[in-house]
Amino acid sequence: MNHLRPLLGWSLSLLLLAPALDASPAAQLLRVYYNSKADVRALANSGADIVRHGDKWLEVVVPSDDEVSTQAAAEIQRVLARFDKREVLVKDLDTLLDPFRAAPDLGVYHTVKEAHDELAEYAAKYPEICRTESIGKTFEGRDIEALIVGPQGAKAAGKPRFLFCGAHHSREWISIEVPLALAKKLVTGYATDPAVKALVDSRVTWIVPILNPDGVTHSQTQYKMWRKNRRKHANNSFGVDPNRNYGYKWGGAGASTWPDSDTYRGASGFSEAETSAIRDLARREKFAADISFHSYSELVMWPWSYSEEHIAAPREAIFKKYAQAMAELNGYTAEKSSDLYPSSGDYDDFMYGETGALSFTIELGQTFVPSESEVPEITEKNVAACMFMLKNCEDPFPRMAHNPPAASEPSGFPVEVSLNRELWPDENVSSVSAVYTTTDGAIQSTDLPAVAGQTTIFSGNLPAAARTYHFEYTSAKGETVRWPPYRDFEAPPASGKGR
Ligand code: 0X9
Ligand code: ZN
Repeated sequence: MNHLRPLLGWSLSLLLLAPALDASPAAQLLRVYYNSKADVRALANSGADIVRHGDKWLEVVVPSDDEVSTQAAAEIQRVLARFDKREVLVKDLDTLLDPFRAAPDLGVYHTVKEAHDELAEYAAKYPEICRTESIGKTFEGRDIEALIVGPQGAKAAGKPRFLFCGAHHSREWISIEVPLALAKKLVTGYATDPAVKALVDSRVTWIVPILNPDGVTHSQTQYKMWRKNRRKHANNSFGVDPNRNYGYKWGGAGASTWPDSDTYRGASGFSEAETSAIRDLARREKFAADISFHSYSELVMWPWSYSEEHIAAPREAIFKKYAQAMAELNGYTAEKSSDLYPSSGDYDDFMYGETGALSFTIELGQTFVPSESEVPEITEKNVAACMFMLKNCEDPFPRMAHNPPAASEPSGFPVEVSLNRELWPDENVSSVSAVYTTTDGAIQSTDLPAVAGQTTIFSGNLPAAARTYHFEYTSAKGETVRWPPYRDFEAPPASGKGR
């Protein structure tokens, strides 16, 4: 499997058995070998940042002296001592980024300004299919920029919505490149590629390449392996981990209470501009499906992250099916987020847990910032995963099933729907109505009674004048549920001579 591949990228001369576990002057990358999941959980809970795992080993970032307090460092060191075998893979992680910083404007990697300029250029050049919007302002006052691709204005209503975002974590520069490459594919492919055009015309795609522009700016200009945002704490340390700050099951395992820890959860759920921007956007837009990109590990992950518990089986089967389909496209491994260790306050737990979206985290590549020559391949195969999601995940947890009839008679045509109780066990539906439009534009509805002896199958007849139709019911919460969520079925053609 990919994540078991040897670390060809690292210099082998740095592979030494760790001597004394003194706090390090520079941020280091260690590989430690574990015997029990309890040790892994303890390490995650110590505030250390676990970045990759194999069968019996994992890679962990040990922060530098000037990044963490003695207390936070001591806690990580205390837990590290539980692992008998430790190797230093990279003695000074900051130096990994030096070649990129040496290139003008970070070479193929986008600076924050370049990325945001690119979005603005697309909006200026292709105003019929995209626009930019700031979804929030950061601690240091930067805009969190989004590109919204799809029909604009009133034409966007009723279209399925998707979200792709990068750079929760500052040093994970490659996670910016995939959303940007997706933006480019959608806006430049519109005129030439009918498959792209069909997706752009029928969906609204939100692209947020840099969720954490303060942190990315710091990582790109201050020569630091910085992970978090740049909130300034009272004790003069900095940063909240945006991927521990979401307010769904916030404050549990795998997130630190120390402000200077790399995985600090923040003062409260959604205390940060980055996470509250996503919260407000997701509550408003109600995304069908979404991906948050990180690096590294070559993984496609689904919830839950906060706990080793599973999502209800029929729904987990859907997560797994799509994770595996995307993993086939990018060659990564599909797994549940908490397979290695739980971490709370994560993006996808909120996106699925609160808003019901089909939400994934993808860990790109085999190092935080892959070499320039690897970037095109990484972006291409992960854009393919995004395109797959756009194409296939508009209604990932369907509430009903319906086979449109083949033909209509002068007396109309029969329709039948069955409720998906497996995916929606809590929706106690006693009646369903069919809502249809007629040739003269009128909207009418008719009640579909339950089929005799059935509680989940409803059927009835629609008049020949019906042109398009969908189904509706009132949920247990009193909300009107429409299915399919974004479109109507076409009425069947008249049998015999035609209309
Ligand atoms: O720890 C994170 O936030 C993500 N990994 S990273 O190395 N990019 O920081 C992983 C998020 C998914 N959650 C778990 N695997 N628990
Ligand atoms: Zn990350």
